[in-house]
Amino acid sequence: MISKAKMQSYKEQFDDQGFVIIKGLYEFNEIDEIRDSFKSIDFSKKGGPNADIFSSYPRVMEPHKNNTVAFKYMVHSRVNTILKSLFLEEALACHSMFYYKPPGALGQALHQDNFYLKMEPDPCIGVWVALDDSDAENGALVVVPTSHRTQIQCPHLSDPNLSFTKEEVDVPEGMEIVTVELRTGDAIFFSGNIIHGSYPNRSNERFRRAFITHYASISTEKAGDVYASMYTMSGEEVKIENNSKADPCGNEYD
Ligand SMILES: O=C(O)CCC(=O)C(=O)O
Repeated sequence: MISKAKMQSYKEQFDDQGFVIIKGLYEFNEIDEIRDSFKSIDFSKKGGPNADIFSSYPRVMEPHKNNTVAFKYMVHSRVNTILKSLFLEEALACHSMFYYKPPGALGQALHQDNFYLKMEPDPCIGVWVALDDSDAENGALVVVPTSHRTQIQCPHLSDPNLSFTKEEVDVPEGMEIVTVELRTGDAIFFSGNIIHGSYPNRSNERFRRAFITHYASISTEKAGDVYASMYTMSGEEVKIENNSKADPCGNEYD
């Protein structure tokens, strides 16, 4: 049970910095349950016997659609309690991902999630759960504190030697990139407007697994395309209007 004062301090830190770190969100047995639910996926057939490490450990998109453990943790009551104190209202779950990030894997260039999720009027909130200890060596998440107060940027091309994604935004003047060091079971809740990403995993043998989910506030009116299908935190499906407004690069979507 998290005290009211603690919840208040999470909300203040989130509003001020654009993120809040929750130490020990999950116990080791819970982390094991999440990790184990992804062990049964055999990607070797996809890439063939000589496949490189990346095709053996790709990013798993939307696992909540076919993995009941992923769904359970996407709508977990502890996550829900914290989200409600950040949104100041009920949350809706809309997206999940699992990263293996094996040694040698590229990072993900700096970006703002709400550029892609297009939630309005409130930006989405991301929840990034460390399934391994993560630090600069194995490609931890990085954030630019307070950048959630800046505009959503139109990205430019990223460096393909550092990032598997092709788009990147700039660090606003006067702000800096901070590495988010987390222990297994810790989580970071971050605004969909904050600039964040990661660098390559430069370790020799340390995976950097993470379970990542995204949420909208219940009063969200519009959401980008695939993200418009959501779930209440008690598991019922809801559909939000598709946001066809042009993004900051001028692209429109139907
Ligand atoms: O886990 C990572 O390396 C980056 C994740 C990220 O930036 C995201 O999911 O938006």
